Amino acid sequence: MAISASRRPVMTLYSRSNCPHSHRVRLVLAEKGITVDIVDANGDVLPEDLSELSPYGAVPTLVDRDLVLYNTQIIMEYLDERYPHPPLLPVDPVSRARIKLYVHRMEKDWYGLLPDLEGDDAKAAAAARKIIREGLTVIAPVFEQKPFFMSDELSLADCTLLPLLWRLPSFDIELPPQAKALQKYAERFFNRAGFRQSLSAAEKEMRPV
Ligand SMILES: N[C@@H](CCC(=O)N[C@@H](CS)C(=O)NCC(=O)O)C(=O)O
Repeated sequence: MAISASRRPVMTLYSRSNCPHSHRVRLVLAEKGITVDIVDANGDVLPEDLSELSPYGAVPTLVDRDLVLYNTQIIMEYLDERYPHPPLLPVDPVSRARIKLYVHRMEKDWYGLLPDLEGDDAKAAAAARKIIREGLTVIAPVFEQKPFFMSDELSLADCTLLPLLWRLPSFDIELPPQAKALQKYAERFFNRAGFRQSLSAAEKEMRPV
């Protein structure tokens, strides 16, 4: 569809429809109500384009005029600074650093295991499943205290955790009853307008209603 020059979104996001990292960025965009041009870089669509833009040829990659960003956490923080409302990081440096650290821990400890979950090594996949299930169970009680991830406000930590929680059934991970508070938080979040809007068609199919 043609978009008139004055209405053309300034930014382009190269995203993959089932990529959890792309989903994290799409969730930030949806929660902030930012309009971008989303290029679905699935399979053989535009690989040369993407490999010219990003040295890793990976998604998500965000293009904002002559700025090209290709790391999910950097993209999320950039969007939060460029579009400050609603803020997804606290102003106070200590709380801000804590949220960034939670994001980093989730990336390293859980997102880092996703290749094992999706790979051919059944043992590695089972070990990854166990680590993620147990890790989520350990943090579950914090969701009894606060409405969002260790916070009274929505933050980049929620936007990192939720795409992972959404995928649990497709990863064959079932949370135990002790993780009830986490499950309630997830269900509440899955019904938010921003979350619904962040989902690609492939992601909607991961949890058919
Ligand atoms: N560390 C990267 C991870 C992104 C990532 O793993 N993206 C995957 C898709 S979910 C990808 O594009 N992999 C390269 C490929 O499939 O060619 C980030 O934070 O952006």
